[in-house]
Amino acid sequence: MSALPGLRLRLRLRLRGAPARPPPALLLLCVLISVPATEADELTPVSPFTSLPDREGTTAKYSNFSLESHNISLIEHSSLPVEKNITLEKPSNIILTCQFTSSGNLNSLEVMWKKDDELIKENNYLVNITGYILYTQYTFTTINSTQLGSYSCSLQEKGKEQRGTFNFKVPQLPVKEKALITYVGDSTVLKCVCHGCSPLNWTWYRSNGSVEVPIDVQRIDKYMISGAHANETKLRLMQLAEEDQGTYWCHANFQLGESQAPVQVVVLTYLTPLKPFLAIAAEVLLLVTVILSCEAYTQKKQKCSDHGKEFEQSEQLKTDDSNGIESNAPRLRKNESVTSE
Ligand SMILES: *[C@@H]1O[C@H](CO)[C@@H](O)[C@H](O)[C@H]1NC(C)=O
Ligand SMILES: *[C@@H]1O[C@H](CO)[C@@H](O)[C@H](O)[C@H]1NC(C)=O
Ligand SMILES: *[C@@H]1O[C@H](CO)[C@@H](O)[C@H](O)[C@H]1NC(C)=O
Ligand SMILES: *[C@@H]1O[C@H](CO)[C@@H](O)[C@H](O)[C@H]1NC(C)=O
Ligand SMILES: *[C@@H]1O[C@H](CO)[C@@H](O)[C@H](O)[C@H]1NC(C)=O
Ligand SMILES: *[C@@H]1O[C@H](CO)[C@@H](O)[C@H](O)[C@H]1NC(C)=O
Ligand SMILES: *[C@@H]1O[C@H](CO)[C@@H](O)[C@H](O)[C@H]1NC(C)=O
Ligand SMILES: *[C@@H]1O[C@H](CO)[C@@H](O)[C@H](O)[C@H]1NC(C)=O
Ligand SMILES: CC(=O)N[C@H]1CO[C@H](CO)[C@@H](O)[C@@H]1O
Repeated sequence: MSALPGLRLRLRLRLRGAPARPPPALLLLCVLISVPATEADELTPVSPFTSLPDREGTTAKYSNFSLESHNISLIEHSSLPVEKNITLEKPSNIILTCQFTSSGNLNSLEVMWKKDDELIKENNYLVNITGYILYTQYTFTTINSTQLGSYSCSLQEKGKEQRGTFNFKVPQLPVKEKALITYVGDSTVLKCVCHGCSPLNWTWYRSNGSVEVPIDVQRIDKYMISGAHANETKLRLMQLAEEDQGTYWCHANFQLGESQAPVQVVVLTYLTPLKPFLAIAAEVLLLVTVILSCEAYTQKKQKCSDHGKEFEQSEQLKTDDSNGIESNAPRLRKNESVTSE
């Protein structure tokens, strides 16, 4: 530790060039602020914008939280917003750095940090200028969900702004697009997985209109919740009835908040005249495909009309075949692909 102040002083002198040695009081301040910062990155306040961070309290209290460091590089004359999405599940100490390279006068830039577009009032961020590069660094601690959100560094000069944004969120759960199709009387398993994260616990809900109602885990004849690892949860629905159809939600609870994903369940009765309907729909689709491919290959007229006959034949066969379309489809498709080549 004792070697660091010397190093800082040398850096200072090299950077600032001519100016006289700083008074001892300032040096002492440098040492004081730099102590918590050594964990992450050495930072010497050299610019006139530099303000002294009030960090002693927070860093000491949360010194056992993990430390995360993120940076964004901003480039002059680029108006594209630069953003980084960061997921966080546990309370942490965060160090954000924006680096801006410019050939202009960096000293005339106004540097600000914003949380969810509101100016961070305590001036507890650092700025340093090294050659053509300006660094600004903001350090904070996430304790609960209120500290998540977006943090931006904003560099302004004559109304022009360069901005880098760090978006903090708890890990999101992947959403399944397809509904789970089930039948009355069956049982089924709904599953949610959190990739690369381990929630504290999981809870299951069910939509009833616009509200989510917790799954009644007491109903052991109906529901069973399990999960082999912290990163997954399974909800078994037993003795499915038509009224079990709907949207179910798994919620992953993290120390810093929760995220959720819907799972759609469709419950069919065996009485549903679905199979014949599907068979008819598939036949129509096939017929259209055949017609289209015939039209597309008019030069192969001969083959096409042959194929048309074939199709009629298999159509004829199928009307006696109660098995329906499923067994016919692959055969027809095979022949079709042969014809088109
Ligand atoms: C300025 O800050 C950046 C980012 O923290 C750091 O890498 C660099 O060493 C600092 N420069 C000086 C002279 O302290
Ligand atoms: C940090 O320490 C406190 C008490 O000293 C403890 O409750 C907490 O779980 C610790 N956190 C971590 C991330 O180790
Ligand atoms: C920014 O972070 C990335 C990875 O986290 C690292 O590779 C890179 O060197 C960092 N850049 C600066 C200027 O600190
Ligand atoms: C960050 O997330 C938002 C929405 O969550 C997305 O629109 C954006 O493209 C993401 N940005 C990056 C850099 O991944
Ligand atoms: C979140 O943390 C802040 C302190 O950073 C505290 O004021 C607030 O009450 C906390 N909120 C909850 C819901 O715990
Ligand atoms: C879930 O955790 C287990 C054990 O920790 C691991 O083997 C598996 O790869 C994890 N799965 C995902 C999707 O993160
Ligand atoms: C799950 O974790 C959250 C957050 O710590 C807690 O509020 C909730 O009571 C827990 N639920 C269960 C069922 O353990
Ligand atoms: C859904 O809401 C209706 C009316 O709000 C209520 O009668 C019904 O019991 C609720 N169903 C469940 C499963 O909570
Ligand atoms: C299942 C079926 O209809 N297969 C026919 C596919 O087409 C060839 C010739 O084009 C016939 O020999 C197959 O019987």
